[in-house]
Amino acid sequence: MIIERADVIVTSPDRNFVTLRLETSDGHVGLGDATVNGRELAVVSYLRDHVVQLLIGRDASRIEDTWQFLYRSAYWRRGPITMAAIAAVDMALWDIKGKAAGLPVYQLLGGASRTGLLAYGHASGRDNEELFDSVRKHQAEGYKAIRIQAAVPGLTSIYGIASNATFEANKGARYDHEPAQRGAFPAEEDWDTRSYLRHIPTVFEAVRNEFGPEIPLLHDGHHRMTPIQAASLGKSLEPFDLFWLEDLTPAENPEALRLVRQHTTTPLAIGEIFNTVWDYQQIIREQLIDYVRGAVTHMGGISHLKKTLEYAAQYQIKSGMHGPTDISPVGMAAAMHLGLSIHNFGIQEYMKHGAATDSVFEQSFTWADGMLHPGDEPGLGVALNLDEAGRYPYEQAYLPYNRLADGTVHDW
Ligand code: KDG
Ligand code: MG
Repeated sequence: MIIERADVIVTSPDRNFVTLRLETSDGHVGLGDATVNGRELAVVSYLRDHVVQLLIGRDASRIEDTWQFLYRSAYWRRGPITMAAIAAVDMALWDIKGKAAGLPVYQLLGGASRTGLLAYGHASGRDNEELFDSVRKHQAEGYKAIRIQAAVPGLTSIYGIASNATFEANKGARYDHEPAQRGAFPAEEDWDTRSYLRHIPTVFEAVRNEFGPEIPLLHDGHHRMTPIQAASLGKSLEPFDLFWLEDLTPAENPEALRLVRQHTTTPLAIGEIFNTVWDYQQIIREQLIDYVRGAVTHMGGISHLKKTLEYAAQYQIKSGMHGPTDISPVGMAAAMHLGLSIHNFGIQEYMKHGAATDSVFEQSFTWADGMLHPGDEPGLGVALNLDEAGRYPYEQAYLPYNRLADGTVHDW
């Protein structure tokens, strides 16, 4: 099972995706997701210019050895670009191993630990009425757990709100397709943490009053708070029994979470921008979080995220893998196989891709009654339609950024 061909495919059906496609001497094809939202071409270059030639002639069955070789031989370790490139190779090799064995990847990882994966979707709105409609729409689509994001009075455009000004400027495009807005410069949004901290508890109170105590509710703070502000938010939301609060403080300062933890019992999730187990080492060891947000695509692939989650399991910390639309269907499938097999699965983020994306990536996972299942096709269960992919060339795109009222650039 020798790797004979390696191609990096960039396609932009609803948004940009970077996919590594490996082909072996015995005709197996393996796919890996290497998409880093807004910096896609950096990974393309990493793979095309520095990795592809190292893969040709290698034994595709040696997944761990290939991971260690790519990680250690580069000397320049970690970082989002390196780890997404390694992740793509790792995913593609697991895909090939599954196809060669005639088994879905989750069977190779130890088999199913549950019947399906509880998934959450994203509800949002400019006011409570619009937010409630969005929650109801998600419930009608089967979601049993829902993330709540709300506009803040006085602010015009906040990332994560489907109906904000940016959305209108995009003539109704789903916000999740265009947070990486196509164009030559990032869109500017505004922010005021004090208004936000005053407003969000009123939103959760209204949602609990409308939808009752049972439904698991989540919220993403998107790195915008200081430790003491984060502690205050966690405390003020305690009466509304959140499933988790995500990314309250900037992820690069793990010690901030000590202070947050001292003040609130609201469960904490962090790490969608983390790349390795070392980013998590302290916060897992000190039990500063409850959920690991890392995605297979950004955490060095199935092999490395599995190790990270096994470490987390020793501390009763669970998975909450990142699953926005900028994780391609290949990355989502990898997350589902891993999530089904590990013992400490918590919840899976799941935002549906658009029809164009689904036409490029033919998928065999199932979505029923609020639960995902990767399906039983050999490998990851995703096929890349090269003709369809070719119809959607790369388009430059940027995530937005934030400024405070006085013009200061802020975390977003
Ligand atoms: O690429 C960035 C987005 O995927 C991210 O901002 C979405 O925060 C996000 C989430 O929790 O899905
Ligand atoms: Mg997030």
